[in-house]
Formats: sequence, C-alpha cells, structure tokens
Amino acid sequence: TPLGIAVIGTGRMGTDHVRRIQEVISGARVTAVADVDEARAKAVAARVDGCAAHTDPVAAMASAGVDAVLVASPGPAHEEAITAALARDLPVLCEKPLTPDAASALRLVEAEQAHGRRRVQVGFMRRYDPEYTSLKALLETGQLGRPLMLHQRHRNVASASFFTSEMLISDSVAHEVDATRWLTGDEITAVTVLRPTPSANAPEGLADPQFVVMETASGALADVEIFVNCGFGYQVQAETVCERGTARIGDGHALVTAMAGRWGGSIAQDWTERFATAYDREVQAWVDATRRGEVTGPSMWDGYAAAAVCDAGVRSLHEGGRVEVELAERPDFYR
Ligand code: NAD
Ligand code: ISE
Repeated sequence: TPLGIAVIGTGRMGTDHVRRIQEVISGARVTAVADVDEARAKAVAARVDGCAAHTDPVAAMASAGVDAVLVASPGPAHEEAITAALARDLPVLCEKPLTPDAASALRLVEAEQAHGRRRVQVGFMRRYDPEYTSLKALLETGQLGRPLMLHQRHRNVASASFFTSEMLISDSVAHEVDATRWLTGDEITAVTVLRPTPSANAPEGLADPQFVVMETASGALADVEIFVNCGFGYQVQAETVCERGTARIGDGHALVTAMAGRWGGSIAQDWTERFATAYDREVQAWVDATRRGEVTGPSMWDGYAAAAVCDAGVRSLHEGGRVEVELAERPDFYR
C-alpha cells in the first residue's frame, strides 16, 4: 500500500509537493492536508481523491490513512509541526530551514534524541540535484585535491513582501551553508557578512545584496553572493577551487542556441523550475526510505548546524565583522 502523507502548509511549496506526490513519484499518496488558510487547504484537497482538508496540522496528522508528514509551512511553524509528528512517531520530511534560529533547532535535535530514533529528514534538496551530486562525486574521487575555496552565487528574481534582511541569511543562504558543509565535509566555524549599498530595485530597507564569507574547520573559505531582487532570473552557481583544479556548476548551459549573430540560452525564473528534478528525487528518496523504515538524507543535525551558522551570519549582519559559530557537540545519535 502506498505511504499516506499529510502535507502541512499548502502554499507554493506544499502545493507543488502535493502535485509531485500524486503525479510524479511512486509509492505514496496525499491523504490529508492542513493550512491555516482554510480555502487553500480545501482547494488543494479537492484535487486529490480521498484527501481530507484541515486548518489544524495536528488534526491532519491524526486523520485516517496518515503514515508520514511533509512539513511545508513557513519556518517559524516547523518546530510545532515536528514536535506534534514526533509525539505520534510519524516520519517527517521538513522543508528548509529546519527552524529560523539555532535555539529552536537545538530543541528539536534534543526532542528527536529523547524520542529515541531518527524520524526527520530536512529539505536541503540541493543534495539531490544532478549538478550538485556530480560535483560532490568528483570531489570525493580526490582527483582535484582538497577544496580550498568555494565561490557561490544565489540570485532570485524578486523577494516576497515579508522577506527581511535577516532572511537573506536564514532562509536563502541556509542552502549554501548546507551545500558548503556537505561538499567540504567540514563544519563552518565563523561567518562575516558584508553589505554593499542596496540595489535601488530592492524593497525599501532591505539589505540586498549581501556578501557572506564562511570559514571552515579545516581552513577552507566559502563566499556567497546573495541577491534576492536581481530581476533577471533564478541563478544558483557554485565553483570549487581545489589544489589541482576547479569544478563549477550552475551555468545553465543545458541548451545554448546561436541565431542572428548572437548566442545564448534561457535562465530559470524560480526554484520550482531550476530544482524540479532535485525536489522529485528528494521526495522519492524520502518515501522509499520511509517505506523501508529508514531515515536517510539531511538530518536534524544538519538542520541545526545550518541554523547555528545562520545565527552567526545574522549577528554579523547586525554588528558587522567576523562572528564565530556556536555549535553544540555533535551527539553519536547523529554520526
Ligand atoms: P508560502 O507562504 O507560499 O506557503 C506557506 C503556507 O503555509 C501558506 O499557505 C500558509 O497559509 C501556511 N501556513 C502558515 N502557517 C501555518 C501553520 N502554522 N500551519 C499550517 N500551515 C501554515 O511559503 P512557501 O514558499 O511554500 O514556503 C514554505 C516552506 O518551504 C518554507 O519553509 C520555505 O523556506 C520552504 N521553501 C523551500 C524551497 C526550497 O528550495 N527547498 C523553496 C521555497 C520555499
Ligand atoms: C526560498 O525559501 C528557497 O528555499 C529558495 O530555494 C531560495 O532560492 C530562496 O531564496 C528562498 O527564499
């Protein structure tokens, strides 16, 4: 029997995940949805046979035929949703960020340990993107030697009205924090955030773009340009500079055309387009692992570690200068 999933939050990501579970991946179906916006929950549920609509996430989790939970509500709502899922011993795939700050993420890490077995995968989907996985595989061969520097660019067309200067770090750069930890296999120890004069196209008061420099435990440097109102497209690029060469992804060269004296290609306009394959693979891998009774993929520890780095980044944004990351000791539970 297919895995019955309750999707919590039926906004942009939740609705896309419902479509993915119903139409793209195998082995699962959506049996309940919850959104504080009742009309949204009902509209999404109406498109799925036998799917219950709720406004209360806990009621959705208690609904008939629910074996697992996909959390796609905003970051500040994740702690409550995961806590409720753990109380029912339900496996969870939680959209990034695990939570918007390290203190709440650490509470969840402690709750999962008290629960006694791992239940939660965090939605750092870049680990499933074909370009990222090929870069990771290349680095693991050792051919290029040790990564010395990682240059990353993360550009969005425009930011949502609720987006704050802090969220450029905690919501957007969170992806590069995870990618840096995953690609280098190293913890991040310090963060410096620099703020150029904001773009005239950024909403009033938003520090956009920002330039982030991260230092890792083994002495590698990772920089990130985060620019969430670039206007022209959705671009995520990464170049690793290693001892014997470099490797780079995200140039978007899948299709290059030459015509009328010019050459070029198109640029994705948002993440649902650029990372479609990554989300498909991520959700399929989560469903497959859950059906085997396993938890794979990015853990709550990865979610907490990213939040700890982002906290240091937000402090650097406010106070200026280099801020050291305060990271708890990694328990054996997450090794
Ligand atoms: P959204 O605003 O489009 O949707 C969020 C939905 O959650 C809304 O419908 C809202 O009414 C509902 N909601 C709010 N509080 C709730 C609660 N307590 N319980 C249930 N529902 C609640 O936001 P989104 O862009 O879909 O983002 C959702 C999550 O996905 C966030 O964590 C975000 O960071 C993440 N996200 C991830 C990616 C990625 O690339 N992996 C991309 C975009 C967003
Ligand atoms: C959003 O929540 C995402 O996760 C996107 O992948 C990212 O590009 C964007 O900046 C975030 O706000």
